[in-house]
This record gives sequence, structure tokens and C-alpha cells, in this order.
Amino acid sequence: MPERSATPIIASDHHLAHDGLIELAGGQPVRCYDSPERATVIRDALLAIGDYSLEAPSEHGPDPIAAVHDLELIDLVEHAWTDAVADGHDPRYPLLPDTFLLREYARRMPLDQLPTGRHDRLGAYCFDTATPIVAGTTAAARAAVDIALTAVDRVLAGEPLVYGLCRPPGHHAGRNLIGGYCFYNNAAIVAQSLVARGAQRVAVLDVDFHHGNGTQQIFWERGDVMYVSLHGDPRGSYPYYSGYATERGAEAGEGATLNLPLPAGTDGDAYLGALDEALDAIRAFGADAPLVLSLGFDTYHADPICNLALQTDDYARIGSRIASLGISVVALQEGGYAVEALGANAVAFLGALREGLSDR
Ligand code: Q9C
Ligand code: ZN
Repeated sequence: MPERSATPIIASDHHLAHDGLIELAGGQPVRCYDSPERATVIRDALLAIGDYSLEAPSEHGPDPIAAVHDLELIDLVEHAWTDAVADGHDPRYPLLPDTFLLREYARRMPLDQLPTGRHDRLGAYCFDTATPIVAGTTAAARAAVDIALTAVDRVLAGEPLVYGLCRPPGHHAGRNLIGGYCFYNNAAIVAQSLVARGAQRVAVLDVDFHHGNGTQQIFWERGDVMYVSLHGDPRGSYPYYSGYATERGAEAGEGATLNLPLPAGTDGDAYLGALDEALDAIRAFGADAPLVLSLGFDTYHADPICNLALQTDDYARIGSRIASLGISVVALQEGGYAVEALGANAVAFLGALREGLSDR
């Protein structure tokens, strides 16, 4: 067996201050499921194996973010917290929108007439109550983008697999909307940066439990970036209004979006069947760039907020199957909330993906 070189994990501690978060669960305030421990347990489990090397992200500046998100959205993520505190918000509590700009209000509300305090217009740029903002949020969101961009840099420099331990996650964030614990869409920013560097066909595979409505929106009319997602059926799962099989993209992007909703209770065998369909679509698309993988472990049977039924061994099978695409992979962390199992699931998945990619 030839010696394999260590697989880079790109991570930073900036996310630790994105804490003290709460969300509403059935009307009750609870600690946000997106906790800092999620990232630290994954990092520690991988580093305990010896096949991985921890690397810090390098700063990539604001331009790659502005290539994907509206400037108003970036301005909001940068300043909502400080505006709120300057206006008397108690800094012991996170900032959450209380009034959403929807439907007939949105139709008649000129965006240049929104309130000037970013906290007062938060509900025009946020689609749920699951995306609390605290003092550390802005730096964490920017660091997650830098992690993702550093990961893709390393893959383009020749690594078959790099793991970006992003927190906050990104796939629910749209061009002009935050939501679902997400602020900047790390995976979309990476896909767009590949296009900017000359790729003509980039595939994004999303195996998080939830549909990546933000990534889908960003590339909806694009034929050069394919978005393929396996996720819990939106008829009964967040984000509810997006992720139906009938959504297939539009204009130049028609057919370049593929949604594979899965019924509650889907186990590893059924999941792998759907994954084969996703991988066949990606093969047919013919990516000429590394695969951008939105990686969530919230498909795990014991995840506290999701309803699929994967076991730890299944993540190894999924990793091997993705390796069979035969292209390098930028794996970016999205969700996964069964903190006690995240380490084992990441070890199983990345270990099999790593082996599969180096055997090719
Ligand atoms: N009762 C990611 O996994 N709340 N985001 C759902 C369910 C939001 C998940 C409420 C879940 C967001 C990246
Ligand atoms: Zn998720």
C-alpha cells in the first residue's frame, strides 16, 4: 500500500465567537443547534486519526463574496449587529428579525426606502427565525468564506481532497437573503470562483439533509454551474418552499438543477440509490473542475432536527461512491447536529472519500 499524504483540513477559531445563539423550536427559545462544538468535535476527531493536517485559511478579501451576494446583503451581514447595539439592543441577546418583508409588502416597497438601520431592515434580507446574529457573527461568516476559498486553492494546486470546516454553513444563503444558520454561501462562492478561474462546467453536489435553496437560487439560470441535491422531502421539512423535484432550473440553467427529495426514514440503501442518480447526472454534465461538495451530517438517524436514517457506516459508502466520479473534491461543511456522532461520521465519510480518490 503506497503511503498517502495528509489531507488538509482548513479551519479557524473565528467561529467560536458565533455563539450564545438561540432559535425558536415549536415556539420555544432553545439554544441554536448550530453550536461551536459541532466544528470542534469534527476537527478533533479527524486530527486524532493522523491522516489529516490542520491548516489556517488565508484571507481572500470581499470580492469573491460580492461575486455571489448583493452588496446590500453584505452590508447587512457586516453592520446589522453594530447598528442594533448602537440603537439600544441588549448585547447579551442575539439579533433576530421580527418582521419579514413578504409578498404584497415586497411588491410595493422600494428597496431604497427601507429603514436605514440595518437591524430595522433585517426582515427584508432574512427568511426565517433560525439565523441569529451576535457580535462574532460577521467575522465568523467571513472566515468561513476564507476557509472555503483556501480549500479550493489547495485542490487547484493538486490535492485530490481538501476539507473546509466551514461554520457558519452556507447553502441556505441566497444572493440577497440569509437564513437557515447561513450568511454567506460558501459553496456558491467557491463554485463561482472556479468559473472566474476559467472552469466552464462546475458541479455542486449537496448531501446536507436540507435543500440548499440559496445555492439553487444563485445558479438557477446558469448552465455553467450544475446544482444537484439530495434532501428531506420539503413537504415536511425545512426549507419547505424549495427543493421539489419539479424545480429544474430556467433559461440557460434549465436542466442544470436536479432535486432528489427523500421520504422520512430513508436508510442507507435507499439513499445510495438516489445518490447514484445524482452522480450519473453529474457524470453526464461533464464537470471540468473539482466537485464542490456541500457536506452535511444531518442525514444521520439520530440528528435532533431531521428525519432520515443513515448510520455511521453509510457515510463511508457515500464517500466511496462520490470518489467514483474520479474528480477532485472540495468538501465544505454544512449542517449536522447530532454532536456526539459528528466526529465518527466525518471520519467515516472523509476516510472513504480520501481512499477512493487516491486509489484512482
Ligand atoms: N424544526 C443547515 O443544516 N430550522 N441548516 C429548522 C426545524 C432551520 C438547517 C427548524 C434549520 C437550518 C445548514
Ligand atoms: Zn442541513
